[in-house]
Amino acid sequence: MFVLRTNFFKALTLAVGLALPVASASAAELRGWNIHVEDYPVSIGMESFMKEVTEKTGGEITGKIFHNGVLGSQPDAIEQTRLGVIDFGEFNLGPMGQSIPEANVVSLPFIFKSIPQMYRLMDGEAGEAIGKGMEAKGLVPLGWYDAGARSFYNSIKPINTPDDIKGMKVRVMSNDLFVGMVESMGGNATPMAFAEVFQSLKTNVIDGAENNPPSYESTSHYEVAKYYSLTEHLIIPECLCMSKKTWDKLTPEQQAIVKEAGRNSAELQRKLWAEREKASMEKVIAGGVTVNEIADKKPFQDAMEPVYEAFLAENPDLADLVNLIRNAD
Ligand code: BDP
Repeated sequence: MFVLRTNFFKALTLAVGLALPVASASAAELRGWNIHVEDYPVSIGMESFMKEVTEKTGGEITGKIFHNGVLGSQPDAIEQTRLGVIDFGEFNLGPMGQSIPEANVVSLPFIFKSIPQMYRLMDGEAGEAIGKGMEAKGLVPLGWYDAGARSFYNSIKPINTPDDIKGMKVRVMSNDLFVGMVESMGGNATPMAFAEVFQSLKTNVIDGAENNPPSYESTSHYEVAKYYSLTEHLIIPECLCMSKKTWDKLTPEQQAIVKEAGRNSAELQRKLWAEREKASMEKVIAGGVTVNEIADKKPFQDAMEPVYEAFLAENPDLADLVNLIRNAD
C-alpha cells in the first residue's frame, strides 16, 4: 500500500511538474478571430502580425488565426475576446459600439470627411481616446486597420436620395446607431449577422445592405444585389486588438513586440486595402453591377441630424470627442 501510495505521489509530482511548463507554453499559443476570407487584406495583415510576433519572440508566442468567422459572429467574438476566451481579433468598431461607447463615435454617419482624415485622427488624439475606452473594457488596440467607406446596395434600384431608401428592408451591423441611421431615411433596418446576408438577399428577406467594395465583392453580395450607390455614409475604422487578459500575461518585452507588430501589420493592411478596393470595384462592375455616384450627399447628411441628437443626448460626456472629429479639417 505504502509503495503504491509513493508511486502515486511520484506519478502525481511528475505529472504536475510536466504540466506546468506545458501550461505556460500553451498560454502563449494564441487564438485569433477573423470574419474574412483568407485572401482579404485584413486576413493577410493578421497573418503577418502573428508571423512577426512569433519570429521576434523567438517562438515564445505562437498562434493560429481562425478566418471566415468560424469562431462565431462578430458581436459574440468581441465579448469572448473581452473575456479572454479568444486572445485577439480584428474587429470593426461598429459592432464594438454596443459595449464601448467611445467606439460608437466613429460609427456616426458622415463623421469623417475622408479616409486620409480618418487615418490622421485615428493615429492621433481621437484614436487615443477611443483606444483608452476600449482598454477599459478589456480590449487592447494594436493597430487601426482600414475598412474604407460603406455604401448602400440593393436589388431594386439605384439610390440617389434618402427618399429612395424609404420602405426598403436594409441589413445593418448589430448596433442601434445603424438602425437609427436607416430609419431616419424611412427604411426598415434589419440587424443581422454578416454570414446571413447573402442568403437573405438571395431569398429577398432583405432588399439591401451596406458595405465597402471589398466586402460587397468577397461575400458575393454583388451577385444578388446589383445596384451599388456610392453614399459613403460610414467610414468606420477597424482594430486589431488583443484581449486585456492575454495582454496582461505577457512580459513587457513581449508586449513591446506585439505592439510593434500590430502597427506594422496595420501599415501593410492599409496598402493592401487600397489595392483591393480598386480590384473589387473592377470585379463587381465586370459582374454586371450598376454603380452610381451621389450627385449631392447633403440630403443624406441632413437626414442624420436626429441620429447625432439622440447619440449626444445619451452620451453627453462624448460630445468633446464628437466635436473633435466633426470639426477637424
Ligand atoms: C465588413 C467588416 C466586418 C463586418 C462586416 C459586416 O470588415 O468586420 O462584420 O463588414 O457588415 O466590412 O458585418
